[in-house]
Amino acid sequence: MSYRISEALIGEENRKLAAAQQEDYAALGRRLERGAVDVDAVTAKVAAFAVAVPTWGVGTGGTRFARFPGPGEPRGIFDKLEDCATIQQLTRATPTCSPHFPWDKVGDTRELAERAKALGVGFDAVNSNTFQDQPGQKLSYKFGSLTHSDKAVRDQAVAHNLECVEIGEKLGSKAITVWIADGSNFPGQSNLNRVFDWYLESLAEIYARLPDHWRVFLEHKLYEPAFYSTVISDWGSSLMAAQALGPKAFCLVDLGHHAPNVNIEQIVARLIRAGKLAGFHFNDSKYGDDDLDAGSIDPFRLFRVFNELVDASARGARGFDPAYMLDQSHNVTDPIESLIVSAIEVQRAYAQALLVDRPALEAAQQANDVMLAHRIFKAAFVTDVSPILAEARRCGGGAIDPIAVYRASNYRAHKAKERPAVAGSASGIV
Ligand code: LRH
Ligand code: MN
Repeated sequence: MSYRISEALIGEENRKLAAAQQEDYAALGRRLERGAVDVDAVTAKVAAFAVAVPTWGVGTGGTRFARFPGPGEPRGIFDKLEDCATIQQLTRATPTCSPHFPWDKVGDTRELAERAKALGVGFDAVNSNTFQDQPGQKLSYKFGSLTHSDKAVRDQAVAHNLECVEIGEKLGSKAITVWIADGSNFPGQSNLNRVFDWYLESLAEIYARLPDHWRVFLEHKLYEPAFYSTVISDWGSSLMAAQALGPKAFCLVDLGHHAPNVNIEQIVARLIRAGKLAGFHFNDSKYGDDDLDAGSIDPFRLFRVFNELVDASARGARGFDPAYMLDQSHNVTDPIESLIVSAIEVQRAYAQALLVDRPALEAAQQANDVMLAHRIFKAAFVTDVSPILAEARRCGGGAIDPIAVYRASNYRAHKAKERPAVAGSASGIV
């Protein structure tokens, strides 16, 4: 029987923190009340907020230079589901995971669906992979996939995406995220216009076979692994494609897929306006697609993004139904700890954005009272909403301090015993 953290341990650890939590929560409640904000109403919204865990993120990640796997690495999707369930058990913020195929492919998908159900984990968008060649694959993706000059390669890539949709249907997923590495390293290597035609042609074949109520998420990325041009390099290319494809196509924003200092919250505002925001791959970065923990480098940016999301929801923006997912690579931390903290930091940005006094902000903006507008905006960001986040976890049966419980459980040590290290296990991104 594989080790699971007991509810009793969570209860025991929560009891130690209950008095302090209650005091901090009541103090914050009194403070927010002065601003006519009902703390319980905010906590209820936070408790209903969910972000999906990337299955490829629960194993240790690496870079092209090296990967340093830790003890108890997940050996495959069944171990990954266990770890996803542990993150959900402690945070109550991650009821679903986002699988990646063929990394998570198994012989019997029904068995996978049943195991996930038993662990209380659902499936968000599935992810296809035509950025690597699999053993025994007929045609290589070295020079592209959905936009390869050879129609046979494009067909192979389309077929893989349709297979991912088929598996996703059996798992109860409702969307597929399509990120392709297609691009070039030399000026002149590819025709920048024709590759976009082939992209639309290939996506149209996938789009035509989407089940009812399914969506396709187009993920743009500025560069890497292509270093001169990337076919879907920015939100403009992604939006052009989504609008050309039809109402089931949307644009997914991975925070790390933009040049440094790009105003991502404005891109989010434009995609919402177009009714084409698919959702997010949350992470953080300083230079490139660093896939660092969400909120670890620039929590103010994450808050600014959530301000656009809360504003859109408040004004009832058309077709506003974003999917929230993490997409990170954990090279130097225990991936479970990083995912626990990252889920909470995403929730934190949401809770802070809920505290923005929107009528006062609008009045200050209208009056061009710049400093007042900025101070109203910033006041929400500098509010310590930790008691609200902890209360949402506590009320949901989770841990007031998830990291403390995770460490007290020795979960990792238990998994190290259960999961003998397998050389070259590609559990994380490498
Ligand atoms: C590409 C990406 C994409 C995933 C991959 C693991 O950089 O963000 O979302 O398929 O990471
Ligand atoms: Mn991504």
